[in-house]
Amino acid sequence: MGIEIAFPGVENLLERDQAGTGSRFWAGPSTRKYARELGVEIQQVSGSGQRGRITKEDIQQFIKHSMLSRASTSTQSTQGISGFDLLPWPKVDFTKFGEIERQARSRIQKVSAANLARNWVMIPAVTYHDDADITDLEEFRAALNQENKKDAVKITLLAFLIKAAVAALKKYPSFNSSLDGDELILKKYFHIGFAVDTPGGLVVPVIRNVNQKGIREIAEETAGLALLAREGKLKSDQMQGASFTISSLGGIGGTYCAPIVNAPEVAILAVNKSAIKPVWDGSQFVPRLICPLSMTADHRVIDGALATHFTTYLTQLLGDFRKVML
Ligand code: CAO
Repeated sequence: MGIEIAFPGVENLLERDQAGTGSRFWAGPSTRKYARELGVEIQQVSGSGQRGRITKEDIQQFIKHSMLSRASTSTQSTQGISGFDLLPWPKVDFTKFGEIERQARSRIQKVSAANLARNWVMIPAVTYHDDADITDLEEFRAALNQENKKDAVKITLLAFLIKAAVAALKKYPSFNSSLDGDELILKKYFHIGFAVDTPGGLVVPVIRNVNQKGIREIAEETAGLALLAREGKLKSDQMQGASFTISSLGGIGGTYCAPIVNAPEVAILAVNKSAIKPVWDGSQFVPRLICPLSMTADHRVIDGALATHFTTYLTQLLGDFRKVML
């Protein structure tokens, strides 16, 4: 294949990289041309020919290897994100260690896994925790439900959380936004997504224009959407357009958690199980119903001080719900 000549410049590069080995790369002019045409830096290719001569086949192998390693990285949900040089996912034969069962992942699980992985790697997120004293709110809610026992609609804590979150979003508009390059898109609407745990996986239906709705309407709508979600009957437009998301886990338990921001939103609130705790009222400990809150925010948009203002305000609203009307 043509006359073998040393590739200009390569020798210096080699001397830097493999000091003292005296190695040289050799490639004929047609091979160098071939590499240039394919955009391959020839100094990265190992030669398999005589005295390490680089052949066209070596260049083809190099391209094949690069493509394979890129594909294996992208199957681990980093597709579309450049700059990651991750190890391939461990391939283990688990049957060597014991009995196993293979289970197909649902469509919802596959879609949310890909979204969660992207959001996890792309958003520099910080989670802030706080406690809300919901003693009075729960008393009020219980009284409302007692008064309206015959109503089909039960007033839920979730409805109050959604309403309070919107009041906090109004006070701190950057929480109701999306990042678009160097600009922030501030939304003048208040559409709230809420996570629903369904047999097929996690879905997030959206209540639109919460600012225009009362607690009863929100409770009715969340119950209706949660039912549709569990029956697998949600339409795609019922899961679109959220400007903030709430994950209410209080019916299940838990103290705190660190939810993943639901891009392109910039913040998400998770709520765990409230419990009676002793609270110092200045002269004695009194039993109060305390609800743990965890808010994760995109630090590119929301600094820690602002995040703490938001969670503090939210706890104040939940502590005295009359403030939501202000
Ligand atoms: N503290 C204590 N009790 C709570 C509570 C809280 N923070 N939140 C709800 N509860 C109670 C309710 O009062 C209710 O009790 P009663 O029946 O005695 O009134 C009970 O828990 C059941 O509530 P629920 O969770 O079924 O209903 P909800 O309106 O509170 O929530 C929904 C509805 C759809 C949010 C919830 O069913 C659900 O799916 N939550 C899971 C969300 C999820 O999966 N998040 C994870 C996302 S990220 O992986």
